[in-house]
Amino acid sequence: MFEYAPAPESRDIVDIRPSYGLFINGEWVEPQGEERHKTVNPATEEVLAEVAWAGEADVDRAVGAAAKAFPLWSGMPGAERAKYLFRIARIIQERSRELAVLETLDNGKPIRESRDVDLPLVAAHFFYYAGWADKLSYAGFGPDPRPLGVAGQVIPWNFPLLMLAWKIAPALACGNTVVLKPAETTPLTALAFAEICRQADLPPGVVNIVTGAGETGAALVAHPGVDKVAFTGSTEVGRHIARSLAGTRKKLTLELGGKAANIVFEDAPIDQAVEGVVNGIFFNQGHVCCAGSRLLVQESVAADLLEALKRRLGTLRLGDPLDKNTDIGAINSAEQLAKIRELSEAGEAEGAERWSPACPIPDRGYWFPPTLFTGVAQSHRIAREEIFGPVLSVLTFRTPAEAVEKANNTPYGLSAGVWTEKGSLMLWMASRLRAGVVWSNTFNRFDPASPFGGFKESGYGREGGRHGLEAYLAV
Ligand code: TXE
Repeated sequence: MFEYAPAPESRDIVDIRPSYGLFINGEWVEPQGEERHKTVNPATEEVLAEVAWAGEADVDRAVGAAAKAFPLWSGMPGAERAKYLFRIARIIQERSRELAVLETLDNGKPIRESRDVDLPLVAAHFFYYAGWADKLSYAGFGPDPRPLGVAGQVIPWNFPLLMLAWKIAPALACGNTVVLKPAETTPLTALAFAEICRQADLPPGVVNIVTGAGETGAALVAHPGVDKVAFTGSTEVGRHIARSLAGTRKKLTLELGGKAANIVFEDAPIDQAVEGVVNGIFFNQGHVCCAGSRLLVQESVAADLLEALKRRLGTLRLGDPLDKNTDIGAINSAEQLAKIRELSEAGEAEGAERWSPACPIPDRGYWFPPTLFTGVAQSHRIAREEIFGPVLSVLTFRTPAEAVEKANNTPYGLSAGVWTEKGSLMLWMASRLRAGVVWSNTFNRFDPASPFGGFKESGYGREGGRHGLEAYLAV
C-alpha cells in the first residue's frame, strides 16, 4: 500500500470543462466529425475532459483563419505585436499557479517542476520574443525581414505549455500566424492558452489550436496553405515529415530525440556531479529530449560516484504529482510506460545489471521507479535507444578521448554534460562533442536567449534566442 504525508497543491483552483471544441478564428467551434478523445490524469487514470479530434476539414478551417489573419498581423508595426506578446506573458504570470496545476494534472509531472521550471520559462519566452518584435530590422536579417505566413506547429506531451511557448512566441513576434496541434495526451494547457489569447484580445485567427492525434498533425503538415512547419517529437515521425515535405516550398524545423551523455571526470566535485546526474535523467521522469540518459564516469571514481548516486536515489520521493514534496511524478501514458518497461527488460536480457531503490508504487496510474543499469555495453539497446523515462545507463571510460568516442557513438546529437574543474579539459571536450548543447558543470539549464537544437538524428534548426527567429523569417 502506498503511503505518504501529502502536502498537495489544490486541484480546485483549475476550472476544467467536461468537453472542449477547437479554437479557430478566436472562437470555440465544434469539429465536423463525431470523434472525441478523453484526456486522463496519468497519476490516477481519472478522465479529466473530452477533447475534439480535428479532421482534415477542421484543419482546413483553421489554416484558412490563420491565412485570413496574416495580412493584419504581419502588417502591424512590430511594437504593436510586442504589446500583445507582453500582455500574453503577463497573463501567464498572473495565472501561473493555475496553469501549473493543470499541466501537472494532464501530464503527470511534479508540481514543483511545473510551478518552478515550466511556467517561469513559458512566461520568459513570451517576454523574450515580445522584446524582439520591434527590433527585427536590427537583428542582422536585413532591413525589412519578412514573416513566412502560416506556421503549422506540432508539439509533444513532455513539456506541453513550454513547447507551445517555444513555437508560438517567435512565430508571432516575426508576424506569422499559427495553427498549433498539441499532443493527444496533453491538450489542456494549450486549450487554456486559447483562452489566454482571448483574454489578451489577440486578433481572431492569429492563433488557432486544433486537438487530435497523429492524423490531425499529418493533415496540418500537409496542408497547402501552411508555409512553415515546426515539429518536436519522435525521430521516426520527424523523418516521415521531412520526407513528406521534400519538394514543397515549406520551411521546416525538427527537434527530435536524444541519447545524451553526462560525462563525469575524476576531478569533478562528487556531490555536485551526483545532483547533476540526478537532475539530468530524473527531471520530468526522464521525459526530456536532452535527458542525460547515459552516464559516462571515469573509471577511477566510478565506484564512489555510483555509491553516492544510489544513496541519493534512495531519497527521491515518487508519488502524487500535486504533492509539493514529490520528485518523481507519473509516466505520461500507458504506451510510454510499456516502452520504458520493454527497453528495461531488454537491458536485463542483454546482460546489464538493473538497480532501483526501494520505492513504493501507487496502486493506480502509470509509474516507473528511478532505475539505473550498470555493466552496460555500447551495443546494448539501453545505451543506444531513447528510453524517455527515469532510466540511467552507466558506462565508464579511462581517457578524455575515450569519453568523446563513447559520447559521440550515437545517432543523436542534442546535448551533453561535462563535469570537471579543469577549464582546458572542458573546452577540449566541448569542441569535440557532437551535440547542439554542451553543459559545463550543470545540466538541463535553459534560457530563452540560448538557441537549442540538435545535430544528426536529433533534427535541424534552432529554437530560442536570435537563431529561433530565423526559423520564422524568409531569410
Ligand atoms: O511521439 P510522436 P510519441 C520520443 C520519445 C517517445 C517517442 C514516442 O522517445 O518515447 O518519441 O512518443 C504528432 N504527422 N519523443 O509517440 O508520435 C503527435 O500527435 C504529424 C521525443 O508521443 O512523435 C504529437 O503531437 N504529426 C520528443 C507529436 O507528433 C504527427 C517528444 C509527437 O508525437 C504524426 C516526444 C504525423 N504523421 C516523444 N504522428 C522530444 N524530442 O522531445 C504523430 N504526430
